[in-house]
Amino acid sequence: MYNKILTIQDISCVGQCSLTVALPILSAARNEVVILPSALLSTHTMGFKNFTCLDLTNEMEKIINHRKEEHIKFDALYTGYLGNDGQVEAAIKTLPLLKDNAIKIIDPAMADFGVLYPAFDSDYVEKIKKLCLIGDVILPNITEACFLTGTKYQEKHDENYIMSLLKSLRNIGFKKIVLKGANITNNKIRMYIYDKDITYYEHEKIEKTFHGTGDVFASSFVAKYLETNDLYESTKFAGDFTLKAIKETLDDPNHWYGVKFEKCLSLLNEGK
Ligand code: PXL
Repeated sequence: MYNKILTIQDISCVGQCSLTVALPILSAARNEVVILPSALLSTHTMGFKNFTCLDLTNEMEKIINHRKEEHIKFDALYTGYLGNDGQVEAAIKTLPLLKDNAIKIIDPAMADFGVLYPAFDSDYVEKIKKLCLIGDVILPNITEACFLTGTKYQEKHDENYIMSLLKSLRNIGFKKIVLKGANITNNKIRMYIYDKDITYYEHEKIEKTFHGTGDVFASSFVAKYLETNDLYESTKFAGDFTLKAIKETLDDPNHWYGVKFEKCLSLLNEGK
């Protein structure tokens, strides 16, 4: 399988997130990766002080129009962190660049631990909801699922809470859903998968949190999903890939800003 993927996210030059994660992971899985950068930041925004940010919303429009003129077409769309309403609108404008059967995977990267990231507000939630409705697969964490459905966030939750969250997402019209970060059992983290039915994959939980793991998960998920078209297999692969990247980082206290996913890249081209 060799897919031409359009991915839309920012370039955080330092911090192992967004495009600096998506590009190597999807390329290692033997895909052609075409980027549409939404912003250029000196670092990511979580923990670095005085980072710089150049908003590329206007440039995005020009890039999209040029690709239209050149008739460049994509097998898949994968969107991650987008910095404002205009960038989400621009992402929606890329739809004419997709082939008819293109797969659209949307990570509504906007919130965690019960709160929106600092850049976002309720208008942004409505915009990203519109983008998610266009997606074939969405990859929210629990907090993002709460914002998308208007559900109260519960740090401690049981399976009933997760089931009702999944059903609310489906009622809104989202198609295939991978809900990340459920804490139902001790020492395990679960990813719920809503395809035709609801299943889950779980693995060991690491108590320390790391930045950029959502992007590592999403990128490795996209790599596997484009190859297998199987939601469970792709979730399992991405969960294990992300866990391995975290484990590769745990013994290095100076590496607080991301995970060492580079050490796991060989997993993406096994058998290729
Ligand atoms: O990993 C998500 C992400 C991507 N890009 C930027 C971010 C974040 C998370 O906060 O700040 C700029």
